[in-house]
Amino acid sequence: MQSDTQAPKVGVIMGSKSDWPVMEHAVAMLERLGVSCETRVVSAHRTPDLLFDYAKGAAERGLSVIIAGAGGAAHLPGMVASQTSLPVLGVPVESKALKGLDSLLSIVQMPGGVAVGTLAIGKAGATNAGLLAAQIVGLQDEAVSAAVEAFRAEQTRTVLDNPDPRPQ
Ligand code: RP5
Repeated sequence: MQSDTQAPKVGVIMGSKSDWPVMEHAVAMLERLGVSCETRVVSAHRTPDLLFDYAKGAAERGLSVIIAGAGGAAHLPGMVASQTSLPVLGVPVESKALKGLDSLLSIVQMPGGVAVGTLAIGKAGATNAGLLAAQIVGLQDEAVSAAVEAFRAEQTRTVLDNPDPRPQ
């Protein structure tokens, strides 16, 4: 699925439809910052051939960054990174049994020489994966870079304008 009519710059993939409630936060951030993206389910274990095809063709199709979210035995980000030299950002999805600690450790402990940038477990990680992908795209795209700056400034202003922690 493509989010708008522009050629996608970021691929947001996940191991299962069940990961969407977390991974949608990466897509929301990319859309907020004006970064075109595509989304799809690609499973390391259930669709390994698709994983290889997706990762091998990603750069040629114009993607600049891949965000990969998975839970449990979360091999998707690492295996995608093994098949492309695009930057891969890994999002550990909260698992029911181990609350995402299994996902985090599966994604973060890559062997030296194949890199995955691992984010936090769950919503914060997905949100920051979107933000970080936009920052990478922004290195070559002034409009995206300006949108990132504006987002950060607005966030700061919101905190400074609301110094009282008690519910209003
Ligand atoms: C992983 O297994 C997926 O990324 C998901 O987080 C987890 C469970 O998948 P489902 O059984 O919900 O499809 O591959």
